[in-house]
Amino acid sequence: MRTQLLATAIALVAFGTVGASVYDAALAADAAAPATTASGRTASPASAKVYFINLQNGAHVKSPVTVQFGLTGMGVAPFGLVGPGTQNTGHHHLIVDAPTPALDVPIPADMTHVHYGRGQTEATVALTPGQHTLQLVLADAAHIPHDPAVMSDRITITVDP
Ligand SMILES: [Cu+2]
Repeated sequence: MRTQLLATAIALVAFGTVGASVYDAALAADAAAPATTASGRTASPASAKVYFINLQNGAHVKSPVTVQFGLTGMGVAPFGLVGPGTQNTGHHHLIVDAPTPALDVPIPADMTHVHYGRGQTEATVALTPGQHTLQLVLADAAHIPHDPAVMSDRITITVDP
């Protein structure tokens, strides 16, 4: 990116006003607000991935369970934050013992859909002994999953007594 900007800056010197408009466009794109797709949802890069750092499907754990939220290709931002500089950001949601939520509306907020709206990347949750399913879903400033949705596999863990 730095190289591209440098090349654009050189073009600015070489081509005068034409170069200047290209340079301004490059800066404007960098500071753009999040884009939306045809679905109306906030766009996410195709490479973005969310995953459990410290838990695998089939894991046996003790309660309370520390859950570390992994994210690549995007950044974490508190909920409600919009505008320039917030493109490709979102906040984590932990879905506990519930199916993947609807992707075109805000994720509900209840005991099985926990929002980490302050931008947390880790949580400690109390779970009863037995099997539980966990899934991470990233969502935008308004709690609506991105397009394409950025979410982990739904894993099953066993909490040992
Ligand atoms: Cu949320």
